[in-house]
Amino acid sequence: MITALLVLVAFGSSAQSGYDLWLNYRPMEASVRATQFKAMMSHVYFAGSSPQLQAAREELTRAAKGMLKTAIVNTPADQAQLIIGNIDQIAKRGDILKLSKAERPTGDGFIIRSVTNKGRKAVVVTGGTDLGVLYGVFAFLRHVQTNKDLTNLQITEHPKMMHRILDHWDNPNRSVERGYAGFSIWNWHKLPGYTDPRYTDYARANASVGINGSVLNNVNANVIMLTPAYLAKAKALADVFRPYGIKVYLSIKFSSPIELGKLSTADPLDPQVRKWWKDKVDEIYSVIPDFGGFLVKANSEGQPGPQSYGRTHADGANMLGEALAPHHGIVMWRAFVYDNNVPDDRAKQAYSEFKPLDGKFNDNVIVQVKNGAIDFQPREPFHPLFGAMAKTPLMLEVQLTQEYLGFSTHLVYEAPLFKECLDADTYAKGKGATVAKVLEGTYQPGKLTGMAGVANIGTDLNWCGHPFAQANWYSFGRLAWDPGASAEAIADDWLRMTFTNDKRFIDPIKDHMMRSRENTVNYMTPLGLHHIMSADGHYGPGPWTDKMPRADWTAVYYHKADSLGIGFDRTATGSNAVAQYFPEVRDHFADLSTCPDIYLLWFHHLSWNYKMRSGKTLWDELVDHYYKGAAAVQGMQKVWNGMRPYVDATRYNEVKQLMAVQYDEAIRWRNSCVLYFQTFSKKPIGDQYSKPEHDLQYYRSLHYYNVPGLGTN
Ligand code: GCW
Repeated sequence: MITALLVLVAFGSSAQSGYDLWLNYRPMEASVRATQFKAMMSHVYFAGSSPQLQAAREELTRAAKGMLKTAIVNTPADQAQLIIGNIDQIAKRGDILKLSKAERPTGDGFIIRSVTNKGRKAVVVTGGTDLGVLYGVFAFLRHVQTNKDLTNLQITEHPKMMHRILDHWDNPNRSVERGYAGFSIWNWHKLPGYTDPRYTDYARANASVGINGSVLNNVNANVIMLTPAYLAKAKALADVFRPYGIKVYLSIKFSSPIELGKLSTADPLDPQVRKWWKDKVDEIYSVIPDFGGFLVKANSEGQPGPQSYGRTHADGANMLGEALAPHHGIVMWRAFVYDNNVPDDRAKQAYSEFKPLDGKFNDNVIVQVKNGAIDFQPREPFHPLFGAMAKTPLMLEVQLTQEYLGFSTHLVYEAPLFKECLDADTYAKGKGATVAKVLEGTYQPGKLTGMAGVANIGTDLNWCGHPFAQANWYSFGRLAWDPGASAEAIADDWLRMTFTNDKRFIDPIKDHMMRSRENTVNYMTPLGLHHIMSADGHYGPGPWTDKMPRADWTAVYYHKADSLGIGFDRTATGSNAVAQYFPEVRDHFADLSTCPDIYLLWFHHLSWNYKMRSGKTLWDELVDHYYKGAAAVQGMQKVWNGMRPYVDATRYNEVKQLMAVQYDEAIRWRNSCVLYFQTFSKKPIGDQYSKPEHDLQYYRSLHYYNVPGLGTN
């Protein structure tokens, strides 16, 4: 009985489902910190009562209940030990917090400061706006949750990007394209009449990491979203999100004027079409006054767009931009385009189409570029467009949902993948012009900035399908706020907030999280291989895929394995895609003596006998990576098996079972790829490796029926 009670206290009750995410306010153990925190929560002063401050109060109340088993107690300002308000409100309180003009928080930035208030120790949480205050309160709670010192707080933060947005690929029928965590959390049928409390928890989680926008629907958009009935539903969500600073955006279908407006064309230069969009936008703002704007996938994968009328992406984006500008809305125009004429190399198409349009977009248009030039592969070099658009603001799009990373069955911490892109040097302004600097608007001051993550959220009780997939949502928010943050520090915070502060858990598990993405690359697409997944649903290996409606949807198009060698020659002797980078980067990748192993087969077609840096032949190195990747999953399983004392039974078992699935999958990837490529190399798998259990025929015959994520609208 006593043990049962202790376990309950240690892990909290609802914590076991994972529903609470990282806002998992577990009881604090008795300590100096707990006493300090309790004193603060028992003497709170709120300098205002706006919806954002109200949200902050509710969060503190929730935290006090969870961590201290008490309520917060409001106190007059002069007795307060926790003082919360925006900078103007705090400034009015005289000498509580003295800041020079330069020190004052601006916009949604915040300050958390230890001060002396009428002789008593106190902490002030203040922001440039009320939303900044809410962000500050979440940061303060994170500080408490992660066992940081509370005595001398001196924290100042400002978001480095303006738009930190989750893109939901959710359809009106509640299917989610590439969603692996159940159905869409938007219950369109019950909206607007019923607003699920889950929407508030979604908003809390987002605000806690600084996410300030939500694109509600799939970029493969259904026009129904722009009808009055659905705008009323979107408004209901916007109303729930508003106190948390989250704006609502919609993906639109470019042909809406035809399908909804019954016009004969959607030509962006047609006056009637322009008027239709203007009226539609005015209508949206009459329903949702702080609507964020549109996300557009045009002339890509069958979606209509301006090119259908002989117009450019800029013509299309600017038409929408003009309609949105009077309301301060923005257009996020995607650069993920490949359509019409199949080019010599799909990797080149976005650059080829957008580079000539640099400088031609209106001020409220931002071009949204995927991290790599193909499609969210386990590893891609950074997209050449990041160094190419000197006069056009760009936002980065990353995929949180694990379309190419084993869905929600594989433990893959994606922050190192995001960082690889953010830290990459474009050389656009000489050395040090990293993608992060480009995104932060360093070279185009005053223009739009942002980062988007394709959401991995669904109706699963734990939101993301895999307890560790929550870390991808979390780290996306943290990196959109500050691309300079370290993936490791973020993992540390997330683990502490989500599970426990116990070092015996944090250290080994953080270590495995940090290596998880590389391991997955090793068992899926090592040495720069890409796009060799199964064609039906993208789950599992499919390097043999050779017949598809388009050549650039097959795997053989990308790996180009033959009896002589393997890899896609993107140097001057091949597609020359490498020339889309700045000369320093181009030469680095094009020259075999400098091209990093991780991108080797992305840029080069090499013989099976090619001598690698390790001294091994390319074939042996490839085999080694596949074996190493699968073995690493086994290593992770062993470590997890020892974690039972630190994790509640539910999440412990869930992760354990999913790791077993991941291991089987890793073996399937390894064996399929090694056996398939062996048919070309005709070389042996070294004696040090266990031989594949089955022959290639067997692996080719495996099919997964009804894989999730194929939602259509
Ligand atoms: O990765 C691919 C996906 C498509 C997706 C597309 C895109 C929404 O397989 O499902 O469509 O990218 O980003 O538009």
